[in-house]
Amino acid sequence: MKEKRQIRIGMVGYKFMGKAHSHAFRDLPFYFDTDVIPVLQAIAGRDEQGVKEAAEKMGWASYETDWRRLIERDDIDVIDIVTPNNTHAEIAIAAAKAGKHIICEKPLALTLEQSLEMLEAVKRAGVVHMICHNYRFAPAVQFAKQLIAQGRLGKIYHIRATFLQDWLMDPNFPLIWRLKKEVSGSGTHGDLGAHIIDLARFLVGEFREVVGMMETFIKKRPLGDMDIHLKGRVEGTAWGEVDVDDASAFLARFENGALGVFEVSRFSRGNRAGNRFEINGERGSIRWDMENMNNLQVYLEDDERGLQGFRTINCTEVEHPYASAYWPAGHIIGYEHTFINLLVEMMNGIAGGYSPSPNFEDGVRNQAVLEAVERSVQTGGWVSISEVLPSVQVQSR
Ligand code: SOE
Repeated sequence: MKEKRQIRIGMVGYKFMGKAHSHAFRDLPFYFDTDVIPVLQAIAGRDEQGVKEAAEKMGWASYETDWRRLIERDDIDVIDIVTPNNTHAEIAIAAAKAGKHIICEKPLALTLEQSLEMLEAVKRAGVVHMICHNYRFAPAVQFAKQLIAQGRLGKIYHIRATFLQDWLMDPNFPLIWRLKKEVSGSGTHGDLGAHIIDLARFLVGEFREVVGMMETFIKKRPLGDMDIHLKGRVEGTAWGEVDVDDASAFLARFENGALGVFEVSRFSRGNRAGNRFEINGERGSIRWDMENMNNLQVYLEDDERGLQGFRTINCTEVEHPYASAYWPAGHIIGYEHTFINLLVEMMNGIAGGYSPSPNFEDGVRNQAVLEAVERSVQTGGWVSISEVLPSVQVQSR
């Protein structure tokens, strides 16, 4: 049997997303027969004890305490960036210069300008690049895309999407990095908004203009840290300012004439991962909910009168994207498999010499929508995407 080319991964960071990516790299060759296979070569983190333990637990062959060292190593082909947002640009640009392929967590950067620099760097270096919008890779979401592309819903009129969580509602939840603008860029807006913007771009098309609002409900928090499960409570005496949003909502018009309503919040009691959307077209509608991620609700107007209604399709049949790699029909998969499916595309891209979507270009377009909403919040009016993203800089599809 021919030995497969090994793609040696170097991952920077090792917490929540590090766990998701490590697991996906490990399991990928178990489920998928890709032309090249990932090898967990090395991880980097500043705390030697922490990074050493993470390497052992998650199956990495070696570790470094400085990410620069990872980039210098000639036994690394891909740099995987799972660190806080303010480090993405520096690591990605250095990795591109060193000729490494790159996979980066979302949002791509702190600002649109920074994301454009990252895109420029990967294009100049000619490396393969992707951004980790994993929810696209739920089989039910991929199937929704197929139905829309086949015209089963007809012309698309509406998308309404939410990503609602509630882990930040305790006033004693600490001032973690996600609540500091200089580290995260924005709050819930960039963290969760980036996901539903990506789903909307994937399923409906490009945004034309937006108008939004944002709120920070709790403006001061105790200094401290949370755990990997987004849990933390500090009875601290030292407090700091929250300078990002707790919730953000916006309306949008799409290039194809569709209308969008979007809402993200970390203050939606009872919602743990309320990543949901509904899309309405002239001949049908679809609904998806991350917490029941294997199911797609589909309504088709062409159904016989009297039998019309939303049907629930459990997207685990061999006809559904990625599903045949896993289990017999009805044997559901989970959150972690969305990362495996995404990394399969990364491996295919490396084998074929192209950057699969979502790549840094998608990251830039996503960042442009995020930034347009922020600008709209400041000006109080509609902002068009072309105002924030000059068309010369990113090729349109
Ligand atoms: C926290 O809000 C978080 O972990 C996000 O950072 C992820 O991107 C999202 O997928 C789940 O929630």
